[in-house]
Amino acid sequence: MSEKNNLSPVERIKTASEGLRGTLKESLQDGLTGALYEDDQSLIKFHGMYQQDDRDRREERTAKKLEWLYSYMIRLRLPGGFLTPEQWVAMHNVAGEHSTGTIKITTRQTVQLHGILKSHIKPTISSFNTAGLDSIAACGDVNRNVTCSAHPNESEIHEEVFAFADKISVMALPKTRSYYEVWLDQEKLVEKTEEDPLYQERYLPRKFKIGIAIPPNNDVDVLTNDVGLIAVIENNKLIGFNIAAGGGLSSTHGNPNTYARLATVLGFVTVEQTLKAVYEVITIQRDYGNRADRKLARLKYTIDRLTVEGLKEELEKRCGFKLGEIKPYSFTSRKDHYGWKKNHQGKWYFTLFVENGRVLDDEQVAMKTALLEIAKTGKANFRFTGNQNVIIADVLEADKPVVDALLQQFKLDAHTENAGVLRKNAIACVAFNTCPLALAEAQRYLPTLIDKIEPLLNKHGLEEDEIILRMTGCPNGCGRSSASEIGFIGTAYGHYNLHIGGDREGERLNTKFKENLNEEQILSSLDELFAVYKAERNTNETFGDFSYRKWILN
Ligand code: SRM
Ligand code: SF4
Repeated sequence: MSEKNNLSPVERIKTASEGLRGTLKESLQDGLTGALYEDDQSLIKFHGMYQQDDRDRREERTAKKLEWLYSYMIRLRLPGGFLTPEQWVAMHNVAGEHSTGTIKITTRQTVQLHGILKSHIKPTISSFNTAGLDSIAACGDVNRNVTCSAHPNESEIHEEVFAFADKISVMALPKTRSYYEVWLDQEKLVEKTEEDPLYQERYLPRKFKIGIAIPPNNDVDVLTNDVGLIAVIENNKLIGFNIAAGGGLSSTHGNPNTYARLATVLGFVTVEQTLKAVYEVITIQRDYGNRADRKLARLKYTIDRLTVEGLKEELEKRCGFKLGEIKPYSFTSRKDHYGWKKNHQGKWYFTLFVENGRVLDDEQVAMKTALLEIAKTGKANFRFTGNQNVIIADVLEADKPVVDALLQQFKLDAHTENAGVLRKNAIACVAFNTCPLALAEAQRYLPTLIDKIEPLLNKHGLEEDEIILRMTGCPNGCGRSSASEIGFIGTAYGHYNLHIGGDREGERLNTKFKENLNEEQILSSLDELFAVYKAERNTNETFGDFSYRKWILN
C-alpha cells in the first residue's frame, strides 16, 4: 500500500486537531481519570508535555484495581539553555509546588519537571508564563529545543552564535496560539485555524532537532542532530556555518531497517543564508519524510531515499543559492570545563557537575538549595550544557566572592572537584521510573555502576583517562549512548548491550561489541578491555580510537 493510503495514526490526529487544540480543554476537565483522552496524549507533546505513569507503582496499582498513577512531565523550551536568576527562582518554586521537586537538566540543554498531576498542569504553565518561560514545541513533530555550545569562553563571539539558537527556535515555532488558549485561558483570536506556512496542517513527519557547535568543542554533539551547524569564525568574526544534515541516534532492537547515523556535512552557508537554509531543510523533511512508518520517519531515512546529493540539490533549489565549499574545522573535545573560568569580557563562570542532570538536595550535597541561594543574589545567570550540567554564568569580578562563598558554603566546589573523571564525563538518560519506553535503568543505576568501574580504572592506572561513557535504558539514545567511547544500551531489566569504538570528539559512532550483559559481565568485560588498552595503546591514543582499531576494525 502506498504511504499516502497508509498514514500513521498520529498523522490523522495532527490534521484533525485544529491547530493542536484537539479536545484538550475537555480532557483536562474530566475529573474521573488522571489521564487525557487518547488523541490528546499525542497533542500535548507539541505543547511540551508527556503523559506518564509511575512505573515503580504499576503492579501495586493494578493489584488494587486502580488506574495507573498518571502524571505529566513538562519540558521547557530554552534555546541554548539560558535562564536569568529570576527565572531560576521561579522554576525552583514551580518544581516544589507542582512536581516531584527534582529539576532535571536534559541532554538538550533544557529542564524537565516530572510528576505533575493533571490538575496542576495549568498552574505550572501559568507560573512559567509569568516568568517569561514556555514549553511550546519542546516535544512533538516539530523543531525541538535548539542547542548551542554552552561555554562562554568557546569564542569571543559566543553570544552572537548563541543568539542564532534563539532565532532558529523562533523561526521554527508553530504559528498556532492553541498553547495560550488551552493552558493560559487566553481568548481565541481568530475563528479559523491559523495558517502555518512551515508546518501546514500535518506538521513534520517526526521530531526535528537542530544544534550549533563552536569548534573546537563539540559539547552539543552537533552531528547527532537532524541539522547541525558548525560555526565558522575568521579573524574573530562569525562568517557563517558548515551545515550538516541527517543525524539521529535511535534504533529499535531487532529492526535492521533502523540505525544510528551522524549528520553529513553538506557545505558552507554565510550568516545571511543560514536561516533560509535551515528553514528549507525543514520543508524538505516536511514534504519528503515518511508519514506511514514513524520508525523510519526522521530526516536520516529521508536522506536514504533522496541521497545526500539529492538532498543538497533540492536544498539549493529551494534556497535559490548554492552551498559553499565546506570550511575546514576540527573538534578536539566534547567535555565540560569544570570550575571557575573567565570569559573574554572578564566575566566569571563556574561549571558545576550535576550527576545525570538531577538537581536535588540529597545526603551528599544540597545542590538545589545552593543554586536557589545563588539565584537569589541576582548576581549570576544560568546556562545548561548538553552534558546535563549547569554553568553559573556572567558573574562580575566584584560579585565573584559572594557566589564563591555560597559554592563553598554548600560544598558545591568540592562536589565538582572531587568527582572522578569518568563520572564527570558520563551521561545517563532518565529511564525508570517515568519513561514509558525504558527497558532498563539508566540515571538511577549509572552512579552505582561507576562506583564499581572506578576501582577497575584505578587498577589499570587509567583513572585520569577522559573516557566518555554513556548509558540509556533503551536504544532510543536519549543519553546519546551510540556517540560514546563506552556505551550501554538497555535490553531488559538489569541487562545492557556494550558498545565500544566511538571517538572522543563525536565524529564516529560506536559499534555493538557484546550483547545483553548483566553487571558482573559488564565489569569483567571492562576489566579485560582496560587491561589490553593499557598494555597496547599508542601514545595519546584514546580508549575509543584504540577499541575501534583493535576490536571493531579487526
Ligand atoms: Fe529522548 C523519547 C527523554 C534527548 C531520542 N525521550 C523520549 C521520552 C519522551 C519517552 C517517550 O517518548 O515517552 C523520554 C522521557 C523520559 C522522562 O521520563 O523524562 C525522553 N530525551 C529524553 C531526555 C530528557 C533524556 C535526558 O535524560 O536528558 C532528553 C530531553 C532532550 C530535550 O530537552 O529535548 C532526550 N532523545 C534525546 C536525544 C539526545 C539529543 O537529542 O541530543 C535523543 C537521540 C537523538 C535523536 O533524536 O536521534 C533522543 N527520545 C528519543 C527517541 C528516538 C527518536 C527516533 O528517532 O526514533 C524517543 C522515542 C520516540 O520519539 O519515539 C525519545
Ligand atoms: Fe527512555 Fe529510552 Fe530515552 Fe532512556 S533512551 S529516556 S529509556 S526513551
